[in-house]
Amino acid sequence: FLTHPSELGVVAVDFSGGQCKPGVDAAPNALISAGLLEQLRHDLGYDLHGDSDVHSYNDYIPKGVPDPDYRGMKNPLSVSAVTETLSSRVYAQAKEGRFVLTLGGDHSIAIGTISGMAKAIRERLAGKDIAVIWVDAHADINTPETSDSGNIHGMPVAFLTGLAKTDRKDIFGWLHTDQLISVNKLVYIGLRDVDRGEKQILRENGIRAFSMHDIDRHGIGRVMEMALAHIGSDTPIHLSFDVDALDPQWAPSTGTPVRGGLTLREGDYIAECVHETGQLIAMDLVEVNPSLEEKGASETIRAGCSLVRCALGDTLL
Ligand code: Z70
Ligand code: MN
Ligand code: MN
Ligand code: MN
Repeated sequence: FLTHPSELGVVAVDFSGGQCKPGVDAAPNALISAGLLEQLRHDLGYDLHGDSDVHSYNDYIPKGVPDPDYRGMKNPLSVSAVTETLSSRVYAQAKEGRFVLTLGGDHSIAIGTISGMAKAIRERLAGKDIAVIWVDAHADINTPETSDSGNIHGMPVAFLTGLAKTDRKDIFGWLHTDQLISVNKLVYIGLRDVDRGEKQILRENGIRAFSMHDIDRHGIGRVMEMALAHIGSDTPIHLSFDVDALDPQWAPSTGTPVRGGLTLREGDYIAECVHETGQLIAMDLVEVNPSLEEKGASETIRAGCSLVRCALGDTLL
């Protein structure tokens, strides 16, 4: 599905407005400083395009206007403006036929990355839909009405599937149908902290989800077989990886750690399996927050680098 499989469009998004804890905006710089892009270039042979350092997405936040809560959403104008710009930047990289790697930032940025990929692939491949593998402790599928927190990083999947609707152009009204994904082409892995309203949404829409319980029962090998079988072999895949899917033992520096998560090896295995399909077209790595649990920050950053390398084809042999 990629016309230039060894070319990478790198998008570094220093944005934290989808949730309340500062610091997640520093992750792209921390990942790049740890040598991630150099590893991709030197060890894996990628040709890098896009952001080699962090382009400030905060420049796109509307200045001098208040950003009051809307339908309970916090920072709605800011998150909408930043993700709209991000969407067009991801779209531009994907239109070139490159793999798009996005370093977040909180998970609200997936509204930009996935919408940009969905549109670019539809245009490049005669209307083809993309699939999304969402690896996370959380389902991030609250609508503004079901959310208790009002944090938009808990809502991206609802906007991307069209389950959350809006009548405000400046609050996600820029999302058009050619930028949305189907609930049938969405698969979750790693869930263990899902809100009541979200469980109802998952059930009512028949969304495929592999929780930690399923991973305990079947093992990660069988879960990946089932997840990829659900997507099918003729569909481009966008991998959206929230580092909090990993157990806090491996990734303590994140805004909402939840115990009982994936081991680092299970996380790497997910990324390796998706790479092996040859269908992977984009990856997001989000929710690394180096300012939380600072003793564990370098470990969390190393885990994030490992996940990205695995998705991009780092093999031991
Ligand atoms: C909760 C909410 C969430 C990440 C927390 C939590 C969502 N369901 N996502 N941390 N990464 O606020 O909607
Ligand atoms: Mn090139
Ligand atoms: Mn998330
Ligand atoms: Mn999460």
